[in-house]
Amino acid sequence: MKGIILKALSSFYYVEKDGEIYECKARGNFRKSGISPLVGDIVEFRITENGKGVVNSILPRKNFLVRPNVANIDKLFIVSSFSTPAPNAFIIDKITAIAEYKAIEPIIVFNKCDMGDFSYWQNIYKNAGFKTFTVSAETKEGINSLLSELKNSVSAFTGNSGVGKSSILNCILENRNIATGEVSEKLGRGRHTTRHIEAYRLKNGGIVVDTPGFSSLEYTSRDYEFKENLAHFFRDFKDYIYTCKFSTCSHTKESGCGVLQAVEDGKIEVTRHNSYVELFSEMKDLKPWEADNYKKK
Ligand SMILES: Nc1nc2c(ncn2[C@@H]2O[C@H](COP(=O)(O)OP(=O)(O)OP(=O)(O)O)[C@@H](O)[C@H]2O)c(=O)[nH]1
Ligand SMILES: [Mg+2]
Ligand SMILES: [Zn+2]
Repeated sequence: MKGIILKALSSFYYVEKDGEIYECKARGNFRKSGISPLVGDIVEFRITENGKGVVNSILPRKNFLVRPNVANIDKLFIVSSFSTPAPNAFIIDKITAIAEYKAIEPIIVFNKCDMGDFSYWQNIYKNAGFKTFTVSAETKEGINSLLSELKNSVSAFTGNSGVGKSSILNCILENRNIATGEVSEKLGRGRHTTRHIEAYRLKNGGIVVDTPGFSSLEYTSRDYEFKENLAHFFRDFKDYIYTCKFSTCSHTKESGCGVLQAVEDGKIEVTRHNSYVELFSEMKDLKPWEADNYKKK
């Protein structure tokens, strides 16, 4: 039988088929193969005597992400909030670039708009060519248009702990009450309330995955192909990367760089370019043999 993994918890996978959920274990030899089932995976499974199941194999994936660790995603909603924690351009830009690399559409969400004005942030990401949503899980402002964006696709929510991912989902899902947690004013961030990855089906045909919030520091990428083609994953750079004087231009400081010129002319947002430079320098010493995906090649 084929089903989709909606939830992964401890070493159990909750596989849905025809509206029924089966608690499954993975077949013994999965660990050896080096890949483990993820939420979003379509799997082949069989039911054992007690109504539980065993996952036998994973069908080929369209894509997968390491953080959040999900498979077969169409859209990645990158959620920030007005304060505690406030938006962080570097984190947003890094995640958008990783999503672009994986051919997943990044969508920028600003939550807690009841607390203040997001127009500064919204302008940056609109100008850079992204879909953005400004919402409040508290007042429900903007929630309906966010809901239409989730229609008929598989989406995941990601973002720092405390930005309100689970709260937004609670606005959208009827009859579900996902645990949410107070943010710590002292630490200026959330308390890692969501601890597991779980997908929810929406009435409009969408599937949306809630994920545990990360703390900014753990979000690193050690993927060589990503590193080598970094500028291609900044969609707002694409009209300029072939106008540079040198074909080896890194678009960080060279003279005759079309990207730097576009920043100067106000065609590329300064914060976007700053993030690019920071990401470039974070990864510049990564050698192919040190990369996470080296062994698979
Ligand atoms: N004022 C305001 N507070 C909100 C809003 N959305 C969420 N919150 C509050 O923010 C806190 C964190 O919300 P959560 O939904 O738990 O955040 P999360 O992103 O799921 O956090 P993790 O599960 O830790 O990753 C809670 O106290 C919510 O009540 C909003 O739109 N406005
Ligand atoms: Mg949560
Ligand atoms: Zn350049």
